[in-house]
Parts: sequence; structure tokens; C-alpha cells
Amino acid sequence: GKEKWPRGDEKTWKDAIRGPDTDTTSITKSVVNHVQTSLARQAYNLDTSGAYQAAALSVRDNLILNWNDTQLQYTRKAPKRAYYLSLEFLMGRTLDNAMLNLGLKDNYKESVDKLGFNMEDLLEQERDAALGNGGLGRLAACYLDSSASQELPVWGYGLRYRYGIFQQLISPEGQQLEAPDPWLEMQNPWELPRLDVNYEIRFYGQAERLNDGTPRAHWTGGQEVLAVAYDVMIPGCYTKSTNNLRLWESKPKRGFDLNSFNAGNYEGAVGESNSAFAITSVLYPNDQTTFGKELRLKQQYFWTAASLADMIRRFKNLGKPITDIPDYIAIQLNDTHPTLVIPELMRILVDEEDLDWDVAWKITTNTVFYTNHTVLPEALEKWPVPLMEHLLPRHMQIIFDINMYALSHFLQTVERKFPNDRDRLARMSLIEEGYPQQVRMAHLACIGSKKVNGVAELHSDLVRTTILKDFVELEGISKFSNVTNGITPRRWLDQCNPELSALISKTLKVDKSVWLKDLDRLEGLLPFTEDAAFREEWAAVKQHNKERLAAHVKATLGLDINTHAMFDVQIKRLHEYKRQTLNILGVIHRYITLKAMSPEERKKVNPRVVFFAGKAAPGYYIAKITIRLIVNVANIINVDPDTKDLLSLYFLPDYSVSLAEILIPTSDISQHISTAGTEASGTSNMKFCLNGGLLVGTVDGANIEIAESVGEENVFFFGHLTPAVEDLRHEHRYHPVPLEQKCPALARVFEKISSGAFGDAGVYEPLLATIRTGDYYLITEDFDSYIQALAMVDEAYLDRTEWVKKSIRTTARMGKFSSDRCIMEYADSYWNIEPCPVGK
Ligand code: CR1
Repeated sequence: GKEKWPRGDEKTWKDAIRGPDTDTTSITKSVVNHVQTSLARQAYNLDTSGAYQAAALSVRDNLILNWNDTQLQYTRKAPKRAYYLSLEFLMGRTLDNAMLNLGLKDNYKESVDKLGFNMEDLLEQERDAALGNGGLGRLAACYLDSSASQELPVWGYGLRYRYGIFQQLISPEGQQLEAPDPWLEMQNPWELPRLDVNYEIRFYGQAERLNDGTPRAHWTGGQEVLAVAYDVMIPGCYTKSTNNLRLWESKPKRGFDLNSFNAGNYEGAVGESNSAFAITSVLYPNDQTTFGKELRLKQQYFWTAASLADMIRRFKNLGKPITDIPDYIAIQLNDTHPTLVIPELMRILVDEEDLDWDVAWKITTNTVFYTNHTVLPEALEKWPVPLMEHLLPRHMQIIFDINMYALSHFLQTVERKFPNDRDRLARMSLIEEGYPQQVRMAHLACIGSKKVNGVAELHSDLVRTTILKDFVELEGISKFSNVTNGITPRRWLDQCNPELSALISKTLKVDKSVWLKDLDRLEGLLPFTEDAAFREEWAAVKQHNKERLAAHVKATLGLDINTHAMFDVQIKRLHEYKRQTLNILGVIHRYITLKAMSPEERKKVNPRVVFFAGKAAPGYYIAKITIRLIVNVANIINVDPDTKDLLSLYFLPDYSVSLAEILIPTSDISQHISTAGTEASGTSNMKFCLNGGLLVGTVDGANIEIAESVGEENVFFFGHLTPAVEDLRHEHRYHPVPLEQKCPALARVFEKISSGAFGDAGVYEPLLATIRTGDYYLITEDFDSYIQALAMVDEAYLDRTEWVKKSIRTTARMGKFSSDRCIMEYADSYWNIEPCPVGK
């Protein structure tokens, strides 16, 4: 018979069910309750760290209640869902964001205050969840926030790395040292272990085709590893909707081999279990490069297979025919890292569900969507065929079959469209010829997806006209489009810049719960540019934010920062294409110029403080030299009595989401100066502008669309444009011109470095050599116009009134760059999903 639900007495259940803790009295009770029971502590032995834990657990209770209601609603309504697969989620801290999204921060603050603690101190106790490298991982985090805020049924799937991105230490000589990031050493209150949600994932073994007239095969043997779910609650802003980020942890299927252990072979016994634990042990700290590392491929398959198994189990609970998958599931690939979803879904449909190949392919290509995040050749994933064959024999067969199918399809279409074009076929194949052969993951992701997009207009154009050009010609342009990136205004304005948020609400006379979810409302600030009192308040907020940063730097590094200077910031991963080199060479140029001035002339100069922060991939030699140069230039110029009040320089170690939250609101100007055509979008450019900082940048990525929105007159553009880049590189290769001739200003900077002004010049020689010969990133081509752009910044800053107006106008016109807009575009034009609200 039908089971009665609830069990027992319904009224007893109803009366006992607790609601959220929203008023200060119940919040205080709940916090103290966690101190007593969850932490087993008491008032007399509670330190700040314990107080943080207790407050976090109390906030978590509120999240869980909302999370439960949301998930129940999804189960009841069975809407189509979207799954965002990302190998990186750069979440940062959670407590502040959760309290703000719940609308309970003031109450928690009051309650924590009464208990004798300070909310700001508590927030500082939390460790960042740094499960990502840079923009790609942070974008995933912003998209989760927007999905929940707009009540969309979207889950994230990722890996629960035991170690996130390494901690960066900088030696006094400027060497980057890497230390592990054991972020789980402290209890993590933000995850729920779901030991009952687990899947067995196979590696290696044999794949045998049945050859029975079906495309089926049997995959057996090898190693089996367990994937265990950990759930992270993602609260929407001012809504009950609370979505899920499911992170997988790897475990051995059986503890360890007891027989070997008993026979005295301890190492053998734990060996296999160690290799299972290893899969989710560490985030690869590389940004925009690929290495053919077996463990990385293992991570990719482990995660895509577990995520797909989870989706299909949930789908099967609906009792629909398997061919309905595209009506209930949309899978978004965040770059090519999860591309194995395509052959894995084919494997399930063909081998386990016994579908025809064509039917399976139709389901797959109506379910999967692919976002490309880079056109840099070194970042386009390729896997050696022998490695793939060894680790995933069945998937390798399927990839060859897709290629055949696709190729025969290509053959016909290509032959018809482009007779005798053999080169085209070789270019398009999923397999790149060579020793060894390689699987081109971007090609697989492209042909296995319903739609493909880039992340800014220029980038999407480049995707269509360069790396996927042949596919556009074959499949038609309509499959390839653009979704310009965005950022969540919750974390990147309300949370990181509370004073500005309050000033905006006060000025607009609109509660933040409204404008934070309808960011175009910021345009309402435009008329106030003419209001002197408002401009003063606006400038005062920036000033306070500078002081907040200065206090932080004083407390953590013991350094004194001149808060009455222009703040000039470049914070992002260290990479040659991002051209931190251009910036530091510019700083040296400024230093030389200042030194040559008379004391009278110097009096007219506006003081400037330059900040850098960012990590270099541990194996990235040139990037590490760049850090060294920055640190050693800082060591010299910050103590030079002639110039130190006019120019100072800081490399802030261990860049993180939390550091970005303090730095971004301080900036007057920030630098986004990649070689044209190399930065797909950039997202920190948006964060600076939203906080009233202006940009100096190249005509690249989202800089272009930001300028279109905020007005070109508010952006300092310089440098060559994308179409010129290839020709210039060609010139450098085949008709090199000596630096002294090409760019005398830069030659003087090089001379200064070579003179030993910043320590042993030999150290920097490999870096300088990349510029002197080849100059792939066109430093010498853009240097003069870069210096000019900085001079224009100086000049503009002299008219402070006009500068503040520019700042206000910039913030006011950033509405387009809310990640709410992006997620709506994905929901409407890609996933075809709709909001599924929970109700009160
Ligand atoms: C791009 O370099 C973009 C982010 C998010 C990065 C950056 O310009 O803002 O993605 N690409 O779309 C990347 O990490 C692997 O590629």
C-alpha cells in the first residue's frame, strides 16, 4: 500500500518544524545554541574563530531551510533544469554574502555585537574557498549567484579539491614561493556531506565492441573509484530560492586491500586507495595553459561522469522516456574541461540504454552547450590519443566514431560545398595528426553542442572567424553567438563597497533590494553628476575605501600607503598576454622622468600609487621574473627621497577574491592592457567600473563594450587594434628593428634595468629578451601610446570635479554588466528554462 506521509502524528510534526531565525532574539538564540552544542563551547571559552563558526552555522541553518523548500519545489514542478559544469568555482568567502542575500546582515550584526564580538572580525576569520584560478572560476561563481537570485533551476557541478589555488609568498628579493592552501583544515560550515549520494566511476580496463549490428560495447575491468557528493548552498538575493552547487570528492571504493595488509604489504594495501584520494586532492594552478597530465584527465572524467550519472538518476525519477532528456536537462560546458560529457552521454545512451547511434547523437547535441573562453593556442585543450585510449578506452572509441560520423557528414557536405578540399577535413578532424595523435577538445565540444558562444562581442567574432571558422562554414552562423560576461552586483558592489551601496540607495531613493536586481536603475544617478554635494559624498566614499585598504596593508604587511594619491591598480593572473610587463616598464619610465625633473617641476605632479597583485603559475618562468622586477623596482623607488611622495609601487602578495574586494573599491584607474585580441572578455574591468574606477586599456575583450556603455570619453584607450596584430608579429619575426630605433623611450627603460638599478640585471635578461626579439605580445609596438594614455590620465585627474563626474557616469551606465543579464540570456536563448519560484 501507499506509505503514509508524514509518519506519526501530523500535528506533532507541524508544531515541531522550525522556521527561519530572522529577528535578533532568535538569531542570538541560534548562535548561542551552536556555541553550546555544535562547538561544545561556552561563553567563557569562546574566541573569535569560534564565534565565526557559530554565526556561520546559524546562517547555514537559515540557508538549509530555504534550500530544502527550493529543492522540494523543483521536484514537485519538474521544470527543465540547467547544469553548469565548471572545473573551477572561485567562491571566496560566504558568510557576508549569505547574510546580505538573506537580508539579515543588520540583525546578525546586532546579535553578534550583543554577544561581545565584532562582525568585521568574524568575517575576517573565514578562509576563501579558492577552487579556481581566475576569471573563468569567478565567472562561474557570479553565475550561480545570479541563477539563484532569479529563481532559476540551475545547479553547479564541480570538484571538491582538498587544496585550492596555492598560497603565494613573496620573498624580499621578489621570488614567488608557493605554499599549499589547506582550506578545509578548519571546519567548513558551508558544505553538507551527502555520503549517501555516490557513484562508482571506472578508469582503464577494456572496451569490447559487441559487433552485433549495434554500436554497443562492453567496458569492464580497470579501477573503480567512488564519487561522493558535497552540497554547497547558493542563496539567491532577497528570495527564498537557494540553489545547489554539488562538488564531488573521490574515495576508494573499498577502504583498502585487507589481504595485502594482513600479508604485511602495507604500501600495496594503501596504494590503490591513495590513488583514488589523489583525484580530487588539488586544483591545477595553471591558468590558460594545458598539460597532458593523466591526473588532470582523470579529474575531468571523474567529475563529468559523476555529474552526468546524478542528472540522469534525477531525470529517470520523472518516469519520462529517455529521448525526453533535452526537454529536462541543459548542460553548459564552462570551456572544454567538461567536454567528456559528450562521449559519456553517448556511452550511456548507446551502451546502457541501447539507443541507435543517430538517436543518441540527436539527444546529446540537443542537451549540451559550449562556452569558449579563450583563443590563445596554448590554452586550447588537446589530449594524446594513447593516454585517452589507456584511461578511457570506450570513450576513445566513441570519439573516433563521432569523428567518422561527423567526417562522413562533413565529407558529403564539404565535398558538395568545397569540392576536393582535403585540407579542410584535416583541419576540422577531432584528431590532430602527429606523434602522438591528439584529440582536439574544442572541436569535440563544438560539434557535440547545440550552441557555441564566446564571452564578449570581439571574442565571439574571433571564435567565428579563427578557431571555429570551418565549423561556422559547415554548420551555419546561427549556432555560434555571443554572451558578454557579467558580474554579480551583490558581491561586487553591495558587499565589497557598502558605503557606495548605501549612497546609491539614498540618492536613488530606492531600496537596494530593488536596484541590485535591476542594475539599469543606476542610470538614475546621472542627473546627480551636477550636484556638488553628491559629488563630494561620492569622492568621500572612494577616500574611505583607500583608507580601509591602507589600514589592511598596514596590519598585514606593516607598510604605510599614501592615501592622498591616485590609486592605479592591475590585479589579475600574471601572464605575458595580460602585459604586466608593459605596466612595470611604464612605472620605470615614469620614475626616470620624475628623476630628471627639477624640484619645481615635480611640484606640479600628481602623486600616484601603483598596485599589482596576482599569481604566476608555478612553472611559468617569465611571469615569475616579472614579479621579481616589480618587487625590486618597488624596493628602490619607494625609498627614493626625490620621488617617493610622487610615485610608489606595491606588489600585494597572495591575490584572492577577498583581497579584490578591498582593492577594487579604492581604484581611481585600473589597467586592462592585453595585446589586442587576446583577452576574451575580462571581468575585473567590470568590477572596477561598477565601483566608479576608470579604465586604461586596449581595444580588447569587454573593454570595448564597457566603453560603448559608459562613453568612450570615460575610458583611456591606447594601442594597436586586433586586425593589425598578426601583421605586426610577422614584421617582428622577419624584419626586426633594433629597440633603440623602434622605441627610444623603452630603450632607456631597458638601459636603466641593465645598469643594475634594480639589482642584478642578469635576472631580468630572459624577460627583456622576449621583448627584444620576437616581441610576440607587442610591448614595443604599444609602449609609446601606452605612455601617452597614462599622461592623459594624469591630465584628466587634475580636474577633480570632472573626474568625479566621469566616475559617477561610469557606475551609472554599468547596468548591462550585471551577471543577471547574462544568465537571462543563457536561460532564454540557450537552455530554454524558466524561473521556478518557491513562494513565501
Ligand atoms: C579569459 O581569459 C575571461 C574569463 C571568463 C578567461 C577572460 O578574459 O573573462 O575566461 N579564459 O570568461 C580562460 O580562463 C581557459 O580560458
